[in-house]
Amino acid sequence: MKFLDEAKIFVKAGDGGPGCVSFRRERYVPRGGPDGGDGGKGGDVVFVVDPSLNTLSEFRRKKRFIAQRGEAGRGKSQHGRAGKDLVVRVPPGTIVKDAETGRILKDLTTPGTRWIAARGGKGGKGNERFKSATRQAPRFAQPGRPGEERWLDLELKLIADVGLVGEPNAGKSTFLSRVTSARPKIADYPFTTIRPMLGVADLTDERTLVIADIPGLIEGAHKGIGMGHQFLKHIERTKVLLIILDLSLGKAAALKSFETLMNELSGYHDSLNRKPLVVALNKIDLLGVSERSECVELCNYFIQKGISCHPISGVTGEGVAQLLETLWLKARGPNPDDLPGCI
Ligand SMILES: Nc1nc2c(ncn2[C@@H]2O[C@H](COP(=O)(O)OP(=O)(O)OP(=O)(O)O)[C@@H](O)[C@H]2O)c(=O)[nH]1
Ligand SMILES: [Mg+2]
Repeated sequence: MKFLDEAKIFVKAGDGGPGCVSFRRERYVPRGGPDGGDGGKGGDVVFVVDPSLNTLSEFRRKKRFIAQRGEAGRGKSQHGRAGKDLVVRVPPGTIVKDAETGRILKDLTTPGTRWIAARGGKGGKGNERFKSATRQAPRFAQPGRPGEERWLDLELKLIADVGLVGEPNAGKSTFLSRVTSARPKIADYPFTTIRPMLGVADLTDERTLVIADIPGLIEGAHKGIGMGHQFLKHIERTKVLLIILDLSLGKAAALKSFETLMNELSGYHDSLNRKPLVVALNKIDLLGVSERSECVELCNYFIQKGISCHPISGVTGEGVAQLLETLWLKARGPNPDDLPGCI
């Protein structure tokens, strides 16, 4: 079970432009020599690693990438212009394979890396180039070489920014479906989610957060109960954990659930326990007035422990936008611009 985003695309570089057959025509020069120019080179298809991307979803819409062909050569020794390169932006971590052989062609990890996925064909030579002592008037030129073309498999192992942690039925999948276009199964029984699922939340200003929904954790998950091991593995590399507690079960139950979850996290691995945490008290739409004040008390309790806390409803969307902002700040880590004393 991997978070794998996949796409199959076709790339075709531009064909080289044909060379030109032409002869000089000038007054008083009855038999001008050959002056056909070379064709231009075809454009390359170039992959560029763009850190602002984090999925291959664009490639589900557009699958064919064809670069411009080179221009034909012209008379008067004019060379054809080269075709423009076609730039295809891919997220960091994209692995490119030849779709036919399955061979890995390139592992595109570092932002800014450029890699030629298909090389443009060379332009053909014009007839001027074929002139020799014995052949004064060549009546032929070279055609352009075809541009490379191939089908590529793209694979991206997604690294989620935020891992959702909660007991079964707490509302993790409901939250994911509220903030992203992912459509996980949601139902009123435990263990509805049996596979991890990812979604990308769009915040304002083109900021995004990749969120991983995993199945609910129960006591003993770190020992493998309820397949806990496999699921916890998926959130090992996330930057922040969002602990979702079902507040409709009451304050005491929510607190108990928090403790169980923390035990499971630390039992699995220290690294999980050290991650920044944010707590969401979910299902507040079900609370009456007095229960709302309990919610405030519980939030204060977490805040006193240095843990950000947000009351939310995954169903109505209340509090969700503020929660995403907090998650974004935590995922980004301390920004030097925010530190006092910086100019
Ligand atoms: N009223 C209300 N119901 C909610 C809210 N969030 C989730 N639910 C309901 O709670 C139930 C469980 O929701 P899920 O999103 O499937 O919970 P989950 O945490 O993904 O559950 P598992 O996949 O089993 O671990 C569903 O019936 C949801 O409609 C909420 O904010 N308010
Ligand atoms: Mg679920």
